[in-house]
Amino acid sequence: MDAKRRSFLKSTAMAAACSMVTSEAGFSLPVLSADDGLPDGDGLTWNKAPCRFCGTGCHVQVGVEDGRVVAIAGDKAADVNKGLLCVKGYHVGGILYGKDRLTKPLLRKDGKLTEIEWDDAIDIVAKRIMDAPDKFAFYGSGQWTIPEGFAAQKFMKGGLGNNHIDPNARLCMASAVTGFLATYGVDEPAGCYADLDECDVLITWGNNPAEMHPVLFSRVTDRRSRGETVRIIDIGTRRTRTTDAANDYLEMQPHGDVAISLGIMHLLIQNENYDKSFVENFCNFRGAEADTPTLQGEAISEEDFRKRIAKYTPEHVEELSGVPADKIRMLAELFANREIRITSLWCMGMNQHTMGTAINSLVHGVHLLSGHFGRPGDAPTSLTGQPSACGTVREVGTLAHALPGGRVVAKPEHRAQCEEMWNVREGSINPEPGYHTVKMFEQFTKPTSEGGDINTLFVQVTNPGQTLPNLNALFNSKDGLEDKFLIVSEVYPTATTRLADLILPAALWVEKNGMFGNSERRTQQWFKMVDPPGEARDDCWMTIAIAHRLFELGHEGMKNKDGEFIFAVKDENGKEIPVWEFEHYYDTNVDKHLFEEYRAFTTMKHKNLAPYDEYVAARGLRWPVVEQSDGSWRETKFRFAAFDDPFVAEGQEFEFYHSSSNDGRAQIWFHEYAPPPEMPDDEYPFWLCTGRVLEHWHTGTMTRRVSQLSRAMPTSYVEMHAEDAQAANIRQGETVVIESRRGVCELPVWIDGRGRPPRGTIFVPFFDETKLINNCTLEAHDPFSKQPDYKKCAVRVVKKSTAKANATEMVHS
Ligand SMILES: Nc1nc2c(c(=O)[nH]1)N[C@H]1C(S)=C(S)[C@@H](COP(=O)(O)OP(=O)(O)OC[C@H]3O[C@@H](n4cnc5c(=O)[nH]c(N)nc54)[C@H](O)[C@@H]3O)O[C@H]1N2
Ligand SMILES: Nc1nc2c(c(=O)[nH]1)N[C@H]1C(S)=C(S)[C@@H](COP(=O)(O)OP(=O)(O)OC[C@H]3O[C@@H](n4cnc5c(=O)[nH]c(N)nc54)[C@H](O)[C@@H]3O)O[C@H]1N2
Ligand code: SF4
Ligand SMILES: [Mo]
Repeated sequence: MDAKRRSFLKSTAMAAACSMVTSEAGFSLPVLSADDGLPDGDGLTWNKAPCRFCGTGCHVQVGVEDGRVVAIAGDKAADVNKGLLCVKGYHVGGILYGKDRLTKPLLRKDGKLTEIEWDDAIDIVAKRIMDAPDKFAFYGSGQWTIPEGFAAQKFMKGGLGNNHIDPNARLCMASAVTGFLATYGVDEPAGCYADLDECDVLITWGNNPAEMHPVLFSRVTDRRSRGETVRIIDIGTRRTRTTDAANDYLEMQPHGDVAISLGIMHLLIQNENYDKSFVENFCNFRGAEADTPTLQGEAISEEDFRKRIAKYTPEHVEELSGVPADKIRMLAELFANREIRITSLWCMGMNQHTMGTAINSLVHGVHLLSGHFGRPGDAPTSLTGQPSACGTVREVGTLAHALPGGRVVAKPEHRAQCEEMWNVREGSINPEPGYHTVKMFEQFTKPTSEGGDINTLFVQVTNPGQTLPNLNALFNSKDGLEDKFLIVSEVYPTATTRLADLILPAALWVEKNGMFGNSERRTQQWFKMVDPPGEARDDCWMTIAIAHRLFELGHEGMKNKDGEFIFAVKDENGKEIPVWEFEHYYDTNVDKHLFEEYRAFTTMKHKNLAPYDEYVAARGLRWPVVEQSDGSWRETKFRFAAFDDPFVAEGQEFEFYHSSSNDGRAQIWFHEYAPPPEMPDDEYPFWLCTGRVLEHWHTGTMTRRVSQLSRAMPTSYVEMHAEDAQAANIRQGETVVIESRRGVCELPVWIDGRGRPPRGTIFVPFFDETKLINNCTLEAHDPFSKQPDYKKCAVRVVKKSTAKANATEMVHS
């Protein structure tokens, strides 16, 4: 099996199983393979860590010698990847050693970045906050470690009483969260990766796991090489590497997913072959209120549901989605068959969607209505993108409206609970939700005189200068605003540090302790293995140091009810350890202190976590993790189903114990189809879809500094259909200008490339900071999740010579 698996991996453009660390700095050790067993030489030590990159959450073994990471191997003891890695994982060690790591705090003085001391940097930040605490905002990340996110959350909401904290996961998982809340009353998937070993049919709803969750996808394709049958149905707006492995490819129009899911449910109802007993016992029907729709919606009868869905006939769905009516019938027949097991996977196609909450709820609904739920292999599973969007953002609740433990700032009883747990003064937590990401940047880049009421913004572990939609409006407009102050904690110079007023050099991955939580509710832990370069320091330390400076300056919020510092850490004798001084930060394990504090919140919504030390011993554990009578800790694979979930009441087969209707039931939603926010027209005739490639991580700041990865995929491009190119007289490799109503981006054309869009659609990956496609994308967002739609807007493709002529004409007219 290993040989077959490997050959699949090669065929999907993955590296051979080598683990030599090379980077720009260019040094190497003998090539090791996970299968060889790990050599323990003089001075070479191995330790486990989750991979730095995607939400799959593979474990690697990190080989360290002379204080440097010198080798990486897949971790055979890890359940997620069983020793396997994708090409990014094999090269993850290289990301530490790019030549231009940031090593010293830098302050912009008279337009120039000047080195300053850490004490001064922390003082500058603290004083800006002290001057205008309400005008400060914190923009964080699904790549924050769990303790980093928890510290930021406590600092802002428990300490400053300021809810303007939001993460990049708003651009990523927000619609998945609202979809889960609307359906089950609680976030995160019921199933887990084991479903992929059991399903008979796998449906990918506009995601491309062959490149974005490669090790996970190989878990399915592997089964074929063992002689098992698994049918892969790929629904998407373009052909991808995933399509190459699929039995069926259903090409849809953008937003076609909404029509398709309604079409499946329509047929199940019309043919009376939905799972009546499952629906009768465990589900309700739900619809949006006519006047002001809410996330909760209103109860509707089955009769009403039938009436509303009646118009979504296969033929009507074909009109809306472009997918032939007989394919809709094929999908409905599969769902009507209870003998088989069906797993759905999705990611950004359904989340970056102005109907993101709706389409997430609808696909859950397809599974609930058909009863394809709650058996191994039968699951609607939303995949996470970032390594800790679940662990840090969704579980810790680092969103503008949320508190840890699934609490929300708007509810007085939730605030009171958190104030008590944090031992801070009553009324410390602000009841008003803060700004979501798009709003936060609008308020930051708008002049103060025009009501732009955020004047200091602290960015950690994210690169908004490249990844926000409509960059000209939401980021570049900061340039020249004298009273706006941008603080960026980073490891490399980026599109964001370009406009930073203060840059703080950060420790990266195994240069610090950390914990991540992956897509399948698995919490993972690692220890610091090497020192960061120069004066780079932990993000968590930065937050604590800023908080302590505010404490010294007399900010009342930085004291708890007993007058102590809110992040006070004490030794066994009760003596405070000055963890705000970096020399003392590793006198203790701050991560462990923060995690144990956080853990107390996790029982509130049945997301129970085990003690820190259990994670030290394991390759991650899936919550809820519950202590057994013998003192051991048991993880949960399948939620809400009695056979595995310890919280389902005795005698029940299924129980949705956080049901929004308070009756233990899940909601099957009806939503009316609506078209995308911007559609091609005569002026801008193409759909633009944006996304990713296998070799690079997001903005490429890390992966483009690893020579193997940057050589494999050196530059961004625009995928175009051959006939569209021909019609416009555009040649393979020619540079064209993509123009939208918001901005332009120049790119070389790739015809019949790795991804193949249909006529009228182009696709651009966003990893290349020299070719910013987010100049063109649009910030239209879902009304509930506030997540923007990067997957569709209208553009035109112009030959460079014509574009120049147009520009000159505009200047002269
Ligand atoms: N190699 C690599 N892997 C990664 C990442 C990375 O940067 N590099 N990033 C990680 C992160 S944070 C994320 S969020 C994931 C993203 O993982 P994916 O969502 O799998 O990937 P994207 O390239 O963002 O999505 C592109 C797809 O969106 C689909 N699409 C377009 N319009 C629609 C629509 O209206 N409906 C539906 N349903 N689909 C549509 C198209 O079919 C297109 O192929 O990848 C994670 N994994
Ligand atoms: N056009 C388009 N844009 C998109 C998307 C899309 O599909 N299309 N997808 C959106 C999605 S789903 C996502 S998740 C976002 C991702 O957007 P970002 O989070 O902005 O992208 P990253 O490149 O992951 O940024 C992480 C940054 O943190 C730095 N870094 C790494 N480790 C550390 C650390 O330990 N500490 C600190 N302080 N810094 C560190 C890296 O160098 C990097 O610059 O992009 C969004 N933007
Ligand atoms: S699949 Fe994701 S977690 Fe696994 S090695 Fe690749 S990038 Fe890392
Ligand atoms: Mo993401």
